[in-house]
Amino acid sequence: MSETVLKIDGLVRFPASFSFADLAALPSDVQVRDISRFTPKRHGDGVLLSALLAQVEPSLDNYWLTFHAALDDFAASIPSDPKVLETGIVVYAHNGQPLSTVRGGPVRFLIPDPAVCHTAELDDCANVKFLDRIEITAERGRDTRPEDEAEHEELHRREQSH
Ligand SMILES: Nc1nc2c(c(=O)[nH]1)N[C@H]1C(S)=C(S)[C@@H](COP(=O)(O)O)O[C@H]1N2
Ligand SMILES: [Mo]
Repeated sequence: MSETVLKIDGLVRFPASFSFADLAALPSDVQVRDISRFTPKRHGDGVLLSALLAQVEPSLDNYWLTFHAALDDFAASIPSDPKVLETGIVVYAHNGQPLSTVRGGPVRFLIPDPAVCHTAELDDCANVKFLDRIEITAERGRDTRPEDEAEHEELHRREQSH
């Protein structure tokens, strides 16, 4: 289980690749058990985004985080505001196994208390599933999130037909 599930790169001092085992080996004070405590319909365990960022060390104070999902070519770019840095969770496991694709795995991002979709930069649509790369940039990065309710409904229709 040493294959990379998540890469963090861009404007960081120490670009890093994490396997399931790397994430599972992080100290217990940065592990977040049972995300259904925050969002009853979602399940799994994660690590604090802040713990991963502390390892890679972004080289600027204020930056953008772009969450990329190659699997379905989805991306969301959000600013490094305190809510993201303090509450963001990288979910990677369920019952001690890698998170399944059905649950948005092998890695998904989760903001426990987001705004509703396309109402803010930090919305539920930013809870990127199939996350494989976090890119740190000075300006806003790629963002394929829906911009209005019609696009949003279309996205959810496509998701259901997977
Ligand atoms: N890779 C990827 N992540 C995604 C999406 C997507 O289509 N692809 N949809 C987003 C939207 S619009 C929402 S509301 C949530 C839905 O998450 P859920 O399936 O856990 O309810 O995932 C977000 N993350
Ligand atoms: Mo959404």
